[in-house]
Amino acid sequence: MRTQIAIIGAGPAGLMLGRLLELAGIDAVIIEQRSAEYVQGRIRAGVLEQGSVELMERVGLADRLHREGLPHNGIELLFDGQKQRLDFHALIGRNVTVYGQTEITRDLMTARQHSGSRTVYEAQSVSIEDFDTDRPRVRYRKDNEDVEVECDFIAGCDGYHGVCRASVPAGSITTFERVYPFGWLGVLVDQPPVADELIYAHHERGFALCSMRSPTRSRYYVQVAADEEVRNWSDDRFWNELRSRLDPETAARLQTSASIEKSIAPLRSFVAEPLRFGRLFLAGDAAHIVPPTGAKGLNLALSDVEALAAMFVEFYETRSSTVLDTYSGHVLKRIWKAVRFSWWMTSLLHVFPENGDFGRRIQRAEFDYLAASVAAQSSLAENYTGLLD
Ligand code: RFL
Ligand code: PHB
Repeated sequence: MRTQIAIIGAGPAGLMLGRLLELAGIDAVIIEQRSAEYVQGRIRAGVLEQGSVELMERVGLADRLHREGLPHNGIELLFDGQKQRLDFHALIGRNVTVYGQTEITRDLMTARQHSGSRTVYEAQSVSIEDFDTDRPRVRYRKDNEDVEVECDFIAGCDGYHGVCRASVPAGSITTFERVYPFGWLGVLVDQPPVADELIYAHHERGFALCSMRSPTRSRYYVQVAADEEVRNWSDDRFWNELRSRLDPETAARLQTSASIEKSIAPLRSFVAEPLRFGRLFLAGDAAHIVPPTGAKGLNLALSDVEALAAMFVEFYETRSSTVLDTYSGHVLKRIWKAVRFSWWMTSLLHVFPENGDFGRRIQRAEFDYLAASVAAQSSLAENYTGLLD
């Protein structure tokens, strides 16, 4: 098989890159190890920056997003029982949209099916070769047949555990990492959200987040120890723990029933540098991980591939690789700003027992500053809704 760009991974990064290339008339094949149903069913992100909504508009896939997505003009912070609403719209004139990653994935997958662009699901033993030469190759096995794909470039959109970053020789890549000593236990439930906007809560028992997917489907999270296991958490235990971390009024409003999904996500910050290795480019979670506190992971994945697609287009127009040389430097600037913001939100809102009373006083001072300062609120609003550059 021959293509211009071989995209590894059909998450939001790979699917959006595929869409952007298709619209530019550049041939690409997406190679994904999981089934389409599995990819579609994964419950993950929920909040889109304004720039991500605009990108969906530019690729002609925003109709359902505008019909079903929930525009949010702010969020609520709850710190040891004290409430502080941040009105993004009033502060900086921007907002975010609640629209699940599952829905973005479905929109992109459906468009790809209709366009007839090639996607290989359930590809086994995917490997990438010769990306340091002019003739990179991808190999995989499907239906008991070995397949080789010749291409001009490989886009590594295969997530944190993928094969692309792992194929780079150790001496050519530097990684930066912070692993947090806790995770998020998340529950999805068919009940109306407890509030119109997201509530991020800091409580001495730990962080909690009240989020949503639609007017009838809610998503809730509580901070748990890093080694906690889902089987230790009955629905009742989860609801009691969540209520205990909210203010009494919100806790009394919470509507619960049997969960339809329950899982634990570890929290880490991670960045690889550089993100280009000859004819291999890393994008999305393959290149970086942020803790979910700032709601940045999906948005960063989309902004990486928006930049990468524009560079591929310029390459094929000019046949000069100069622009491709700028990929790492260009996207890493934005990535590090999102890594900083996500780390900061995580540091403000979680309980870090190892930081002791000094750490708690610093968190309290940070919250008091935020509650009193329009400048501090505007800074959070700018970062949360997505930096313009
Ligand atoms: P993905 O989505 O992990 O997709 C990678 C794809 O590559 C496939 N793959 C391979 N394919 C072929 N060969 C191999 N060897 C392969 N290895 C892997 C995988 O099967 C998969 O299909 O990465 P991508 O596209 O970079 O997208 C990143 C986002 O999924 C991620 O950053 C977000 O979900 C993070 N995130 C959030 N981001 C936000 O912007 N806003 C949020 O509100 C938000 N909330 C969250 C989140 C992530 C969470 N979890 C579960 C980690 C909440 C949670 C709980
Ligand atoms: C979610 O709804 O899954 C969600 C929302 C906001 C976050 C993280 C996750 O910061």
